[in-house]
Formats: sequence, structure tokens, C-alpha cells
Amino acid sequence: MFSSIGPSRPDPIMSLMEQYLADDCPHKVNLGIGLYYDGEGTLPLLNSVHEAQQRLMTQERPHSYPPIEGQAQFREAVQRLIFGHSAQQTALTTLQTLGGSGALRLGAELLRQLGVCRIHLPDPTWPNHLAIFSVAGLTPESYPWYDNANGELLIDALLDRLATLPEGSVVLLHPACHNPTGMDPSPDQWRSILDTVERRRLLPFFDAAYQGFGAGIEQDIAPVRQALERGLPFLLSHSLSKNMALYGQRVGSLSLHCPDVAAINVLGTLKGLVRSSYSCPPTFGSDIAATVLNDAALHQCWRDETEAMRLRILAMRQRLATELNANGAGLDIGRITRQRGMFSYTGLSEQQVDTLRQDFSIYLVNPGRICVPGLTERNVDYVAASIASVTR
Ligand code: PLP
Ligand code: TYF
Repeated sequence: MFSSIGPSRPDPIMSLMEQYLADDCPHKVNLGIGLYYDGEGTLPLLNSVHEAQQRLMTQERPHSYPPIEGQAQFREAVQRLIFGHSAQQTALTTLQTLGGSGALRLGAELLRQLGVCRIHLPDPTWPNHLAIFSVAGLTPESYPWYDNANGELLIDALLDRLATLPEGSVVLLHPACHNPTGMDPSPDQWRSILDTVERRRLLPFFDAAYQGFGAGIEQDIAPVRQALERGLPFLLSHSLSKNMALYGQRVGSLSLHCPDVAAINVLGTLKGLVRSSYSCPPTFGSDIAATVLNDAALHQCWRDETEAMRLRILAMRQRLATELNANGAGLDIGRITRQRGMFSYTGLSEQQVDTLRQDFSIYLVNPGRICVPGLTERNVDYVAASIASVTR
């Protein structure tokens, strides 16, 4: 019965993490997996999250089932965070999901049910996009995004490709902090992208996993708000894993803007998909998120903490660039400070990445992606000197 099951290839990012943990070099550096680390190199428990968690713990409530779509106070708070004042739109519906990944999967299942066969992904993109959409039955296709040789966004090629897609084609877009390249379009370039989406009647599937880590909480979601203001239909997966550091609590949401159909019908279909899959979402993480977002003081505390994370990432980008320059690294250093969010596509070759791991115990994801918050005041000089030595 199960004899056809062969060995499977481990996830490259997860297996890199395992290799890092098994490495006994005292000055090893983890620039692999996309987790935010603080200046001490530890995974933070945000003060806002900690306080919300304490409040919930004292309530001693029973653990009931939540609604299939998640608690209203979570859904409404997330909708306000994402869409701001436009959140009152009747054509908008938001459902709690199992992190951003769960939102992508649920959105994919809805698309499949509607007869969609393909999804267009940026090249490159988060590797799990390919897995999630393929397993859900959509064929992933790619569109041009980034030129790794020159460290530039391929904006003309991207717009040309979008302009040739058939009406109704689904296009996945990272609204900010593109994973893995860190290369985001400018506001003008976003306008051109949305112009093309509108003119060609494409269906955007936005994936916002890093709101607040790029240019700021409001700025990072601007392309989604612009799509809403234009009245375009779209899907949006949204994650609070990174910006609330709630990773394992699986807190995310799927939003749909569908101007031509009653939102209640769309919600009903999505609830049917959830019911037949995992029945309802977990509650603790989303209760924490709702407590943070719905309390004015905690909400402000969280915004300040997110801004501090963003600024630390930015400072580490600048420090790395400065040290690489000082060490005479043979690398296009400008791209590191042009890129935004958790990741930087350094342009290091696979061979250089392998040497950094084997000879220096510095762990990067191939080809040449670093997770910038893995850098600290303590390791940045060592990382810069090591990168310089493999690029000379
Ligand atoms: N989308 C992108 C682009 C990501 O990088 C990630 C996580 O790394 C996700 C979605 C998934 O987020 P979550 O951990 O909330 O499932
Ligand atoms: O580093 C990255 O790009 C992600 C991180 O359940 C990640 O793959 C790890 C585990 C997970 C979701 C995302």
C-alpha cells in the first residue's frame, strides 16, 4: 500500500538550520532561516505580546471552539491593521488562518474550486510558494522579478510579462520585503504594476508576511490598499508570525476583496473549505494578537517594537555594507542597502556560500540569501571579514 513512498528531499532552509545547530564552532553565525533575532541574537518575546499573554492567562476561560472563520475581534482588528480606514468595505472579507502559509493554501483551494489552473510567481520567490500551490493543484509559472547579476528589479520585463497574460490570470505579489531578494518596487513602479493589473484584468494574490519590516507598517501594505481603492478584486495572505514574533502560534489571515459578489457568499465558501480541512483555527495566538491590536496602549507599544525591529535590520544592513567596504570585499555592496526587509540577496555564488559554511561556520541560504537580523554588533565584523575573504 505505502511501498511507493520513497525518501523525500528535506526542506533546504530547515536542514540548514539543523546543520547550524549541530555545528560546535563557538563563533558560528546563523544567517539562514527567516526569523527575527534581536541585538543579543535571541528570538524576542515582544513586551506587547507578553503583556497581552499575561492578561489572557489571568482570565481562566474554558477552551471552547472558535467560529470556523476565527473570532470577530481578531478578524476586525487585523482588517483595520491591513486596510486602515477603508476596512469598512462591504466587499471585503477576512478569515483567520494557520499563519500566512495557511492563508496561501486556503486561497489556493478557493482558486482551484473556481477552476483556476495556474498561478504566476515572481522569479525567484519563497520556495514554499511552489510547494503550497502545486500541492493545492495549481501549476506554478514564473514571471521576471530580479536580475541577480546586476542586483536590479526587472521592472520592464515584469510589466511586459504581466501585459501578455490572459485576462483573469492570478499573479502572486509580495507587497513589501520580497523574500528572498529584498528587492521591492518603488511607489511609482507599484503604480505601473497596478495599472497593468487593472488594464489586463489580472487577479493579484498578495502575500504580506513582513508588514513593518520594510519602510514601515503603513507603507509596507500600501500596494494592497491601492488595489482596494481602485476597486480591484484580490486575495491577500497576511502573517503576524514575524512582526509579532508569534511564529509557532500560527497567526495569520486570508482577506478577499471581491466587488462583484456578496462577501457573505465568499465567506461561506471559505468556511466550507476550512471545515473540511482543519475545522477551525487555534485560539491562543489570535487572542494575543487581538488583545494587542484592540488595546490602544498595547497597540502603540507593538508599533514601537516593530519599528525598533525594522530600524535594527536597517542598521545591520548599513553596518555590513560599511564593513564589507572597509574589508575590500569583491562584491556589489550597494545592493545590500538598496534591499529591504529581513533578507538580502548578496550575489554570493553557491560555491562562496558553501565555503562560508564549511570554513567559517557562517550559514546562508543558497544562492546567497542572508537573513539580515541574524547579524549583531558581535558578529558583523567577523561576517564581513569572512565574506571579504571568500570574494577576493
Ligand atoms: N510568505 C512569505 C513570503 C514568507 O516568507 C513566509 C514565511 O517565511 C510566509 C508566507 C509564511 O508565514 P507563516 O509563518 O505565517 O506561515
Ligand atoms: O526562511 C524562510 O524563508 C522561511 C522561514 O513554518 C519559515 O522558510 C520557517 C518555518 C515556517 C515558515 C517559514
